[in-house]
Amino acid sequence: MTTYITTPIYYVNAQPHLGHAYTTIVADTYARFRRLAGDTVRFQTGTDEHGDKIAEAAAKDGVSPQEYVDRISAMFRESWPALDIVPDNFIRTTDADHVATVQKILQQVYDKGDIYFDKYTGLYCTGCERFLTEKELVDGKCPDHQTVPEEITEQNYFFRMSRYQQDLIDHIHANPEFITPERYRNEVLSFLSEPLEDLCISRPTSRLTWGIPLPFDDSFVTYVWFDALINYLTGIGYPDSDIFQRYWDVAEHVIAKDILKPHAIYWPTMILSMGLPLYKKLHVHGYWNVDETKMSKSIGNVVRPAELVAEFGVDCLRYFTLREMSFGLDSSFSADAIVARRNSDLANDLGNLFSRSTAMLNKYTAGVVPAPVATEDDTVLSAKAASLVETYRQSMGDFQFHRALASIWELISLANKYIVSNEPWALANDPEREQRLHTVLYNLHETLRLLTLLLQPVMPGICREMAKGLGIAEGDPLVTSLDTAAWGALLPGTKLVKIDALFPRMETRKKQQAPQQKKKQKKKKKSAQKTENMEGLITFDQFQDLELRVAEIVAAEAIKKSDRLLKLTVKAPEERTIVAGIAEYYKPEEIVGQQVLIVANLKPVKLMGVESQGMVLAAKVEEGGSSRLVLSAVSAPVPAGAKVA
Ligand code: ME8
Repeated sequence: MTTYITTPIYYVNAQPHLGHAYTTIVADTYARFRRLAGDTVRFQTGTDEHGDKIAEAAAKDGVSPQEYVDRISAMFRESWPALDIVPDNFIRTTDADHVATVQKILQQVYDKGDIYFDKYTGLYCTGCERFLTEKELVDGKCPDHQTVPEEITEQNYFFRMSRYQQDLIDHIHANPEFITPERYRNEVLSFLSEPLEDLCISRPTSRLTWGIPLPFDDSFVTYVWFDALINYLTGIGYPDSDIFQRYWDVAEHVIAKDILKPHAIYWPTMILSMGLPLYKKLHVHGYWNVDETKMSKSIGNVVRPAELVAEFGVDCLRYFTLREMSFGLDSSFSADAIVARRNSDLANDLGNLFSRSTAMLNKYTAGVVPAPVATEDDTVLSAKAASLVETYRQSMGDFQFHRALASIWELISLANKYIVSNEPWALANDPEREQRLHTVLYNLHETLRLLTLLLQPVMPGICREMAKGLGIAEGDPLVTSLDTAAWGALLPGTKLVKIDALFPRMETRKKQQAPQQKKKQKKKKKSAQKTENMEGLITFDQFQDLELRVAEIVAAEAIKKSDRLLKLTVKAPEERTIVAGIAEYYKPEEIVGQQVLIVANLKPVKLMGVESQGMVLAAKVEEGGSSRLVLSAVSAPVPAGAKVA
């Protein structure tokens, strides 16, 4: 199979921001996923360099348009490797072959009778580089740029878009996946339910010279959208190259909703006029917002990907954007949200699973993957992995990256539980259970191998590290081909390699420390690392994440229909509700007034319909085959809320 995936070509009137980065990360991830699935893939991005907007930006900068576009285009091109984005082709609309292709297509469409000359009066928005219809305006202004469009009358060339309206509608009906997600398909169909106006595709050189001259009238340059959309064809050598033959039928475009109309209406009608088959799919995503407003240069609220990479690392940025945004819907950006994902999903869940498992393999089997016992009836991880691979293929193929990642994290959390419930450290102390130990360790290693394989499109950098740590050579199909996704592909005998911690923990931004505190933290980290190799133990850092406090019980009552749970109201020092499983051992009235220890920073959970904001600590006393709980206490009264150190 072959895949051709494209991003929009970005305007060079601004430097790349998180919005551009997201679309390009999505396309890169999809390209890597299709390669993992065995496809031959071509991935293209680039820059859109003609038109009013660019000419204006260059003039403002006091340089020639060519000088200006060369500079900003290079910034885009150079920003991608830092995000582990590796396009096969970077196209510029000022490239000579693109100019020639646009002119060839214009002539072809003109000769066919699909371009005519006419007078036109309309409302023109410079920001959008197009005439807007009355309907599109909000309070008389362009909704995207908040500016009042200018009324312009011009003689211009028009493309007979209306001629292809019905063919396009029929195609959308016959191919439900042509535009996804469905909401955008519906939006386009609803737009097409009204008669289409023809598209003005020229600008008189009296007004604009920075564009591609019309081949049949050099007193006009080409409207920037008619020029830009053709990049998808130029980039594969239309019309003569084999690359074009191989890739055009499978073209998939990724865009955000801002440029839905040019891609879902102008472009397909242009293609139909050229007599080519339509592209295969249009994937449309929502906006990254900051404080409910679209991130954009004109609003001045942009987030720079390079800064995020410097602070959080490229893998974390890629993971965060793909995990956090449901493809198609808007998402809000905040630095705290990245820190939270990094600490919880990457450092805690994935990083710990990796370090605990590999530390045990190093300790118990000298870093060599042992053979599992074939008869062992232990399919917890293998069964989960099998269903995960199915969900993964489906979700990644459907651009549901957040879903694919959520299912991968289910396997990670299951594997972390598997360690706790199988207690490999106990198995290692019992020579009779060595075979069982080997099976457990094999299963953990195979889980890590699968995770490395599946996460590769999203976090290529960290996966290279993980593969190295697992003793798998770079480029080995075990981590680069979904053909090896079946459980058990890894052979025993592989020798592990020691690597550094994958995701060292970070402070949330709010709590960022002063330099001298950082020094202390470093010291702490060192001592924590010493204990890291003793599996089953937690690190000092992990312990520090727990917030323990003294709480005073101010009220207690039984919870209806539960003979185990009491609802406690405690002061710590603020008042909160905690549900405790102590009803079999304490009557509500006998504990009011007591001071107990609580875990104060647990995520709230609902138990029997009551939200519990923490957990009370108690000793579990095992006696004669049954157990009871005895509440924790302090040896002398202290102010409610005192921290437990
Ligand atoms: O429109 N959230 O270029 P452009 C998510 N040159 N994605 C965003 C975003 C945001 N806040 N802001 C920008 C153009 N993007 C034309 C395209 S294609 C033939 C010509 C991303 O520089 C998203 O992919 O304005 C959006 O569609 C694109 O940048 C617009 O880039």
